[in-house]
Amino acid sequence: MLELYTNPMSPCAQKVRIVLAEKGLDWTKHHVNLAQKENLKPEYLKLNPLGVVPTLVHDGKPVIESSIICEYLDDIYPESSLKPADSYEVSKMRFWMKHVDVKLHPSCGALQWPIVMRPGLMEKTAAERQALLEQVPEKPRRERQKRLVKFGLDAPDVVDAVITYRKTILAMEKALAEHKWIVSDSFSLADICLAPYFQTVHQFGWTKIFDGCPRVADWFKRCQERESYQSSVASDFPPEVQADLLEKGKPAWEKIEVHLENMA
Ligand SMILES: N[C@@H](CCC(=O)N[C@@H](CS)C(=O)NCC(=O)O)C(=O)O
Repeated sequence: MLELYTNPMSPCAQKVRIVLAEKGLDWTKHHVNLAQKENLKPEYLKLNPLGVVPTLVHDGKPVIESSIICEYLDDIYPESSLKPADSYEVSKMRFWMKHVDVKLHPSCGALQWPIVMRPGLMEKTAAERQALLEQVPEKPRRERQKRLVKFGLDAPDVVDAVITYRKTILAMEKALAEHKWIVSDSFSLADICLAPYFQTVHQFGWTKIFDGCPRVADWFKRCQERESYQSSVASDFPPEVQADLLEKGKPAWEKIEVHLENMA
């Protein structure tokens, strides 16, 4: 029995949903409302002490951290393996997964949070907002969220996030000159862990960030075309949701473009 605590907008939950779909596994969905901070409720913290989605519960046992969940699923359901057979390629796969967790994920948060999470928090009183943010269990995440609430897209985290995205795209372009997918000619967990972070780029209409990197643009298109992506990510973005996100992404792009120009 597989249960997933998830949210449609969460890239790290999207990673796990793609793995579940690639493997054709049945699972039960538990929606966690991040805007209402359901992730910080005591009953959820018992499952995931870090207070984040996703959490997989397998036969009653919680598994946390999206990359660990992806590998766990690949280990317990080894049919249609998403890991290369070659150990060197596995090391490259894990490098990309680590890069996503350590660098791309916080960067995505810095760009997405001011647009998606901040408006709901700004409707609360300053005291309510403060009380909620103080509950975020890990200090770096708590402090980052405070900065993003205070300064929105003018937070210092945003410049670093744009630079990280662009450098990641340039490194991916190089890797894709060597093989069809990120670590080899086979689709792997590295592709799955990266793809949702470009859903964010796509949904806000920031695709000019791919300029000069046609292989990355093509790689993302191929990820999107997969049945697993359609059923577990694209289906959560019907036309009215997509149109709303595109509109919200426009003013942000003006700021992102300036940071990209300063980088060049
Ligand atoms: N390293 C964690 C990161 C999880 C994470 O940051 N999840 C976000 C959604 S993508 C979340 O639940 N944020 C809620 C919050 O920070 O309040 C993982 O990969 O599972």
